[in-house]
Amino acid sequence: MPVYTSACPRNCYSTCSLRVTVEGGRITALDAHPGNEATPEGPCLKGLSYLERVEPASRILTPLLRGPDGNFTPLGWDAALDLMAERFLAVRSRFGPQAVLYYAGSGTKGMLNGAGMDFWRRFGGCTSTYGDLCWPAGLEATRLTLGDNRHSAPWDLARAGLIVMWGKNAAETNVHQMLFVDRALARGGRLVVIDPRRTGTADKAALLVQPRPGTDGALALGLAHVLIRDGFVDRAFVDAHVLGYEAYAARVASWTPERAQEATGVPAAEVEALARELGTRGPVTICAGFGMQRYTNSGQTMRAILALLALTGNLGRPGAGWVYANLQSDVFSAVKDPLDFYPPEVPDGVARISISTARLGRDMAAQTDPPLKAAWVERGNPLSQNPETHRVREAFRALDFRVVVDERLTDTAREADLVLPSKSLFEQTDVIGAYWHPYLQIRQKVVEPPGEVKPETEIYWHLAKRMGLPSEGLVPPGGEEAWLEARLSRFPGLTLDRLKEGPVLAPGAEEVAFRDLAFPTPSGRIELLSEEAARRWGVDPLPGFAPPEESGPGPYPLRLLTPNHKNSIHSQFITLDVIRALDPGPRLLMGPADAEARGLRQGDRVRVFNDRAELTLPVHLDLSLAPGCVVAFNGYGETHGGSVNRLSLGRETDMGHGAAFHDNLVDVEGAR
Ligand SMILES: Nc1nc2c(c(=O)[nH]1)N[C@H]1C(S)=C(S)[C@@H](COP(=O)(O)OP(=O)(O)OC[C@H]3O[C@@H](n4cnc5c(=O)[nH]c(N)nc54)[C@H](O)[C@@H]3O)O[C@H]1N2
Ligand SMILES: Nc1nc2c(c(=O)[nH]1)N[C@H]1C(S)=C(S)[C@@H](COP(=O)(O)OP(=O)(O)OC[C@H]3O[C@@H](n4cnc5c(=O)[nH]c(N)nc54)[C@H](O)[C@@H]3O)O[C@H]1N2
Ligand SMILES: [Mo]
Repeated sequence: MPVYTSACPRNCYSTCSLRVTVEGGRITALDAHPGNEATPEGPCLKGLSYLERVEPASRILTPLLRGPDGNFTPLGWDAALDLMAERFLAVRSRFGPQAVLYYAGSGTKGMLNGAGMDFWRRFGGCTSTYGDLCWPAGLEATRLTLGDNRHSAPWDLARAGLIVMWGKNAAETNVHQMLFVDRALARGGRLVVIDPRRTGTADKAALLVQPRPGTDGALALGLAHVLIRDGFVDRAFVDAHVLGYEAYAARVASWTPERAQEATGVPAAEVEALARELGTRGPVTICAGFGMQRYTNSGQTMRAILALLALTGNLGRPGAGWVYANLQSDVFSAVKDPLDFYPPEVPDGVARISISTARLGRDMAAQTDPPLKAAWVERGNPLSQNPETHRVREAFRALDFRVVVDERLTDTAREADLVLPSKSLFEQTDVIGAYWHPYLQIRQKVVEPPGEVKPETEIYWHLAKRMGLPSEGLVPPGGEEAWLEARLSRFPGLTLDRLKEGPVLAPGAEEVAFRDLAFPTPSGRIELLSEEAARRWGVDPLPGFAPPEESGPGPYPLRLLTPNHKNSIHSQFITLDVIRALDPGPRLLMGPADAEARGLRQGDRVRVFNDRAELTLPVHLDLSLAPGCVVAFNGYGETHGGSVNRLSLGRETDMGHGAAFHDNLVDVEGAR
């Protein structure tokens, strides 16, 4: 039986290496690949569910055209290509290329994803999006402070004396990281979790600190106050490697534990205790998740948390550091392309307008010169995953022509005029990086695409021909391996054949990040004081705290958190039978006091609402939730009763153009 090396290309920290068994043209088993020291335990439940996910019976296998009655009927590729060529060219000649929106989400990783923009450049340009739904506030805060987004290898965590999981639920979103947490605990290390919820990760912790959502910046300022007051600062490290210490010390002088308690709800004694842990149990690694950087104040919050490591000298040493995003293996990613983050400043030679991903619906509707007339969506499900889905829906409905490329009829695909079937990870070879471990990997073609399925690169190549656009430089059908080899050639020794044997450490990957203590910031030091932060984002040059924009008092007393969920990757996997059989389905987690105040009991159906929209869900009492806080996981869509993003507002974070999903107040009442 042939067994192939591959890797899971989902937008997930773990990016597991796989060994894929193929029998009779079908995938029959998925196992761990021993060449990846970060993912030795193999695929998670979602990974194993690929056996169902890639089966033809559960997918779209031909282009589908929506008829006047709203139903989809299969269409041949010739007719689909003719239709697209005619409609997109008509829009271009009347309104210009920017009347077409090109929207790409994070559905899959791969170098070949770049084919999309390569095509639209040849089209003469388009309207594209800037920013990102995921992590940019934290990326930008890290870049401003340390100069670069990289961190030590996953296994270095086993050497930590203290691990702080701060707004990260690794037990569900980065399951392989827990192996290294366990190793650290077995060696006598400690785990602290900082999260308004008691998560699966918190079950392993010696201490769970539960700040009011969106107030972590104040907690970090209070911790810095105690570290300085009690002499836990590593003066030699600070003098040599930190810019802005004196100014920051002055800033936190007023942030007593009592003031931090008032801002965060964390008892002053707990602030003191946590500061002592940070000061005495080193080496300290802070695994900062993405939870607390989904607020309007979150870039500043992340800078304040980073400052704790700078003050205590916990950077550049084994077992110490800031584990946020490790782009060492992300050598080909668009994330590294400043174009995607700051497009307004970086012209790329084609007519291009950029609108905000976080404000997608509003910005689409507001665009007038030229107005948007058509859209192409791939690897994304903005009608479920972007804030304010009702506005995104309205903006899509106002267009004349919409194409969505996806495996199945998602909330977004259901709004399309034409749905094109997309390939699975086993049907086209590509090369991927990761954002947690330092390996480059191949995602190999091991089976033929079923039905009429064509990879995106092939769709673009045919469409370019149909439209009379230059196809030179696009990936011709069957030409992806040659195209990939050409791009790998700048990394000596890195070939597809080598990757087919197993994962390869990225060139220059460091086991202990910043070991040389060279920080590529303007000053060459860790910047607590960042002039660039002030210049680029208009924030205070020092980390500080301002409450999230949606903070009481007002008509909506409850903060809605909508984190990621064990059983899905955003809107992916959650509709599969094997997952549904194990998943409790969408529900609203609520503390008993908040439920009782509203006369609600376990299992009651409730209306969750604000002035944007409403959602009906069953209530699940969660004894660990802080009062004033309710939780519903993102990823469920219309077939499950609607996305949580009906309730969120299209609003950017203070830096990085991220989406402030959790800056979201609601109320809850019994549903009639
Ligand atoms: N199973 C699974 N794994 C995934 C994903 C998935 O959808 N499902 N998605 C992948 C992707 S794209 C991402 S971005 C990552 C995200 O993975 P994580 O970094 O773990 O991010 P979130 O689930 O957004 O939030 C983590 C925690 O932050 C908490 N939180 C919310 N607000 C606050 C706050 O104000 N302060 C603090 N301290 N905590 C807060 C939430 O309660 C939650 O438990 O996971 C990746 N892995
Ligand atoms: N309220 C709230 N909303 C959130 C979040 C939150 O914490 N709270 N988290 C945000 C985060 S962190 C993220 S990363 C985003 C994710 O947002 P998206 O990237 O839009 O979401 P996904 O559901 O992961 O993937 C989108 C689609 O890609 C498709 N897809 C997968 N592989 C391929 C492929 O090879 N080709 C094509 N054409 N399509 C493919 C999938 O079938 C899926 O329908 O969601 C964000 N939304
Ligand atoms: Mo994400």
